[in-house]
Amino acid sequence: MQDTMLNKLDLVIRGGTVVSGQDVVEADIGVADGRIVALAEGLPQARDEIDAKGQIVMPGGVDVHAHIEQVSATGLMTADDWQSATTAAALGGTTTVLAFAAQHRSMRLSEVVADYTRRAAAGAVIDYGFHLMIGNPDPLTLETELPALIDAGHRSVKVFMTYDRLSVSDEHILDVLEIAKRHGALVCVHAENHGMIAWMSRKLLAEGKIAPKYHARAHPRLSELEAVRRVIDLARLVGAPVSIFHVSTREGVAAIRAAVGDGAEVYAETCPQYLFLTADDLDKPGLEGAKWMFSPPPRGHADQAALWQGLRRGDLQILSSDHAPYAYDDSGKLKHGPDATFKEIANGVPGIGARLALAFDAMAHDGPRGLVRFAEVTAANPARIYGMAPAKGVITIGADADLVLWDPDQHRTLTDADVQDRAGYTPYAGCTVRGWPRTVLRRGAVIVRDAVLCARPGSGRMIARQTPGL
Ligand code: DUC
Ligand code: ZN
Ligand code: ZN
Repeated sequence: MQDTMLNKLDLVIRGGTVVSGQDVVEADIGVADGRIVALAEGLPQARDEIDAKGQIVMPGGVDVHAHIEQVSATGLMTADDWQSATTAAALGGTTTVLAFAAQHRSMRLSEVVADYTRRAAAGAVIDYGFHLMIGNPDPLTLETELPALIDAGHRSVKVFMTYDRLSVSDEHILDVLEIAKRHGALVCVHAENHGMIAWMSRKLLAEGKIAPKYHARAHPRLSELEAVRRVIDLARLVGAPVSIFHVSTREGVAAIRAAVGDGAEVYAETCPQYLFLTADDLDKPGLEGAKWMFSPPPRGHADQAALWQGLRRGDLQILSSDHAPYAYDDSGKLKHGPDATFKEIANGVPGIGARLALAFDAMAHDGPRGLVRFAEVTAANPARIYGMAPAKGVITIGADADLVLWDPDQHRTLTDADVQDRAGYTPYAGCTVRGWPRTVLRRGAVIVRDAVLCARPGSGRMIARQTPGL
């Protein structure tokens, strides 16, 4: 690095333990114009300095699965808007998010994207992008709007294999895979077998089994396995890569591992709710279990172990939040009143703020390998797989200075009272985590100082993504 450049540093983050790619090093980080320009010990004094001694400096979290200010197919709005969701994200150490631009039946995709773009631009405090969610795969969507939007930098597309008002046929999934392949986007899939879920639900309801705990029974583990295998085969027919969202079962992980071993190009994520919760969490008096209702549902301890192993072995590359916040009142979970069946209760849990602290507690206290793996699954891999590298997800020269200073010694017990999003509760209440993000920088600007937000709504930027670097 030339001396002239070193003399122009805007900021030095000094004396931290830096997790940079595969390395964990003691180094200072020099920042100029929002980018990392130096990574070495003993950098010269800059205009601004942040003391990182005793702290672990991680890349800003990249959360590639969040539902923000999104209207569901049944017309229910998530509890968060862009400002509240990204505030919770930032306070939890996440500096980049991919949410959904959700097209429902009869909607025009280009209008949906324009609408979500306008709202995100007004509220976001972190950088963001959209998965194009296809709920109306008509010729205009597929032949005109989708290619144009991918070419404009929206380089991922979401399809559902279940939900009455969202699922698309295998033929349409093949169309989407082919268009995505041609234009350079990645298709992400909610993979559950619709018929199995509908059939199980009908039987349970007929037997009067309506409580939230039956939601888990209504989504048999086989429904994930069947859909995962099917969509991988659809992708193989087209010769396109595919990304499987929120894997919940050990059979799902095994199917993905087997397909990759057989030459398929498959990427996969899991989420904290599958690593830290089980189906027993839904078994609460009255409708209380609704707070733990999401799809696919949480499973058992053997599944948790298989998911952790999948993350370690790289069968699953990504740990996302699937933040889908609905308040526990009549604006959200309780919209259909006290006698609602599990079929009538909105699916989803908040988690955009808790994702990293839960993962840090579980992964980052096992030495350098744990630190590197944490950075990979929460930042580097999602950024690369979704076309945001090299600017996002890693601490390296030239990358955006999206940085989180973690205090590894700060212990916190998660409580409903402390949640920053607008769900008003956390499914992890009572969990104590070791480690908390104290300072968060986005493109070199401090957006969280001593765990307090200091960013202006609308200061987050839309990321024009590249063709996914798979
Ligand atoms: N399941 C989804 O597929 N999306 C949002 C939340 C959920 O539970
Ligand atoms: Zn989903
Ligand atoms: Zn989701």
